[in-house]
Amino acid sequence: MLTHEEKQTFEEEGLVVPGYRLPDDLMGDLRALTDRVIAETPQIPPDFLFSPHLPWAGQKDTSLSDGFMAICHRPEILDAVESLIGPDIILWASRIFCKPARTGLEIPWHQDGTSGWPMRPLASVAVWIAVDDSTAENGCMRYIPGSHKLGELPFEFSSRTDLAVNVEIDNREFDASTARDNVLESGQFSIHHMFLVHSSQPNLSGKRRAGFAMRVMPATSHYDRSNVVESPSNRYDFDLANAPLFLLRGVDACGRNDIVTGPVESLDLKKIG
Ligand SMILES: O=C(O)CCC(=O)C(=O)O
Repeated sequence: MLTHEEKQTFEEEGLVVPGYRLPDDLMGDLRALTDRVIAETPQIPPDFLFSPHLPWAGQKDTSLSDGFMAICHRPEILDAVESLIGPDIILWASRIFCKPARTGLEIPWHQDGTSGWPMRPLASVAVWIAVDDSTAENGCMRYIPGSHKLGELPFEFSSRTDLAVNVEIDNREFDASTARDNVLESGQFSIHHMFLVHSSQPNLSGKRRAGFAMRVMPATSHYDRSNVVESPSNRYDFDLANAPLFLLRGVDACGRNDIVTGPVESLDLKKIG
């Protein structure tokens, strides 16, 4: 569980890095899974590996997705999440944010919760786990402390093909001079609010920068598929409408979420949520 001070940091700044570090066994598993998904999915650039906890079409077996799902169930992570969003926790998406050495793409200033996310009340946090050391040199996440309090800001879809996220906020909407680097050592993780303004630079260094992000929502919200607003594709689709929902902890408190109870079917790339 997070300390009182850590919870306060999240409330005031929109991002917290818990003092707790993930254990070596978990990090060993996560590193091996990350290397495997990159190696076994050459058709998708490492910057765009959406929801590796789902079995994609073409995977030789489900040991990869099962492995990522096991990480998502780890109590060390869920305890921290519970401190912020309560005991009923749904996993609805995940992503490997891998910036390969020298070629890793930029992520523009954006808020996560502005791209047609369907849950009502709108509520979600991201757990960003550093698979590799993440530094200013290799393109660590940057954020504007307190910017989550600005609420939903106007944004545009970018048509640039050199970005790993295609939603962009005009930097007149916030004070970019207050940006802070989210420097993490492998095994550390941060949790950020869905309205936190954040970005990251291209990786021009010789060191890879990979992170695994879990998107989790409180089960008090309803993942209402009729609310999905499809965004223009930035080459690799993120299918919000068909994202399977997994209850990681607690109960479906709102009672209307279609929680997965059996095996998930293999998904086509265009259906990856
Ligand atoms: O990996 C990054 O640099 C940014 C991550 C991000 O945009 C997110 O977790 O929503």
